[in-house]
Amino acid sequence: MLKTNFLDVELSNPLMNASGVHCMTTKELDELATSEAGAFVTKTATRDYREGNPEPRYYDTALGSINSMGLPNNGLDYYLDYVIERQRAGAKLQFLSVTGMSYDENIALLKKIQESEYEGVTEFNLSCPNVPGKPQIAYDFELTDKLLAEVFTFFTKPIGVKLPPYFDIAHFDEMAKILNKYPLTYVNSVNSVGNGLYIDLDKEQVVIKPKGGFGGLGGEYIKPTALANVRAFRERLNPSIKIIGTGGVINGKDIFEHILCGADLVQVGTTLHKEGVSVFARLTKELQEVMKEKGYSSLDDFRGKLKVIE
Ligand code: RRO
Repeated sequence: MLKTNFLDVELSNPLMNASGVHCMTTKELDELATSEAGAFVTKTATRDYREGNPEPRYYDTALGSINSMGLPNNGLDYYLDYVIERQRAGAKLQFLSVTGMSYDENIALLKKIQESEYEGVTEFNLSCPNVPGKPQIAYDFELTDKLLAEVFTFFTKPIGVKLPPYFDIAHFDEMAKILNKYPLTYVNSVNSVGNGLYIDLDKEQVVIKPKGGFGGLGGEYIKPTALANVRAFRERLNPSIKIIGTGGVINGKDIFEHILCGADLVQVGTTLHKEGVSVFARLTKELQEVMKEKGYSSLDDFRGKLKVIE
């Protein structure tokens, strides 16, 4: 009932972790790989190991989460070795997330992946909101265009981009126009809603240490923004570019809504962090219940079919 195809690989269901959650170590990745999730993505890797920002740097709230992790990760080689080893053992569809700390590092990382034996998908993260002094690439349209133009002079493997949320129709138009110039496999919307501020009222204090308490929001807060971005890009991107919907998935209905807006796959961040990998069994069951109630037998029955009021 939930089966779906991505790059000609059949997945048991459309669910994945969102990069950053439960995917830092090989132990966590193994747990995702053996969970009910249809696929997984690694923590965004930089060239070198990074400690990340000082703790506390992630905080669960009643309606979601706020984080300023600061890109802690074990370095590209760690994750590339992991996915290559699994590929040799027969793994079919894997997602390797990367981002560079500079323009040249972005190019160098992708060249390394291109030259490796890795045949899976690369998720190019253009939207980390939490590195002090480093603006998000994807809020700079000219830079995004220039970077992608250079990437596609040498990169021939499947690659998608992880985008931040946009909040203006002109920005949806402008970014879609840029993305449509390139042979992208997919677009993933959205990363966390950058630089929110959550306050502990009793303490009259922020809840995370980096950046004076400012951090990326996830969870229930961001579902309408995530759905708007999925819908807006589905309406604007070439049909050959798939969409991964991320943001605000708490239950099966939320997944249904993402797919109704046009998502091919759906990622879970905050709720995975709160519940652990058993969340995928719960969510697949709930999505099937929603579909059954509505009389749908496959995801294609309703994918992208959101109705508007005429
Ligand atoms: O590590 C982080 O602080 C982080 C990253 Br790279 C990202 O893409 N999104 C996010 O919310 N946190």
